[in-house]
Amino acid sequence: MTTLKPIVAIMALAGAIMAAVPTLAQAPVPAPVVQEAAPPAAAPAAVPATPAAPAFAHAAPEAGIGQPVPGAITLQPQFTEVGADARWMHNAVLMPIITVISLFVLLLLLYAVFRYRAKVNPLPSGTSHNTFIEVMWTLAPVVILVVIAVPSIQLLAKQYAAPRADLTVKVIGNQWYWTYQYPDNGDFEIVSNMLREKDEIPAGQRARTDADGPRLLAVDERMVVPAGAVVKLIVTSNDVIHSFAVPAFWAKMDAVPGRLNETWFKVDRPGVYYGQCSELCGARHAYMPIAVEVVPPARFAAWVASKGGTMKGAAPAAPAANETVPAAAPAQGATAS
Ligand SMILES: [Cu+2]
Repeated sequence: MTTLKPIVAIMALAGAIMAAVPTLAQAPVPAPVVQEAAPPAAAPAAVPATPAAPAFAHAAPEAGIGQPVPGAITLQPQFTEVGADARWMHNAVLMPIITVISLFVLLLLLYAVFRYRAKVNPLPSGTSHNTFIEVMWTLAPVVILVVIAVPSIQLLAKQYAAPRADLTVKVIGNQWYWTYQYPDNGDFEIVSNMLREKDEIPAGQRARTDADGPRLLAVDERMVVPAGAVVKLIVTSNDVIHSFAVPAFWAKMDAVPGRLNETWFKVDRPGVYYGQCSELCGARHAYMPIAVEVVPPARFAAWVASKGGTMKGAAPAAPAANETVPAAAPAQGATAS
């Protein structure tokens, strides 16, 4: 059946596309994954945070920005350069090619089924080879793959070529919440728990409001980062494998106990962007959302102060005199003031 060969070629092509699509998959490592049975009604590990001394007014989320839209099926709007490129790759390269190939193969199949049906072909054709068409159905997929490979590999390289970091945040996955450490800013740590609905918690506890974010995505303590800064994330875990993922940043990285994985993002637009743990990590895997608030640099300094941290370069009461002017301390980015 000559019509089978294009299908085989298409399947090979699909496999190659899957292999070509950039992925952040980790090499499998023997990790002590203990999917323990959750204690019933396990409360989030940390109690709702007490308000810090200098209050910091958080921004409210915007519909359709940094969060899913009901009924939508496509990628979220992207707010990093890598994300914008990847979205273009998906929408302008992969989807059109996949659609054309799928329709072409479907039409070929339907044509062959109808045209060569047994009823009107009592004597089957004896044709077995056609050199031209065999060369074509070998070469065409190769050309398509090469065309896809160029932007794909460029995108992959861009994803891994992290610029010099302006801010480092250590992201730690826990069953079932996230902690964020700011080693550049006095090494303070914040604990981020999902906010629950009013009717799900005892009266008096902090419940989610729309200013916090959508249900199942809002958290009590957001990761706050400055706009326009290259943020390096060092991602790890305290217990089982989690995955830190913020779709609007095109950022996803496995959080593996005993390993430090690294990814980065740079967002210029202030706003609130949500994500979720993206590695099945236990009973409350669905209830450890991620909220990242991108703020202007001055607001970031205010937030750091509200957490008891210090800004890098803010000279914490320098003991000695001025003669040891730091020999051009490398400008540590937009966050320093
Ligand atoms: Cu998790």
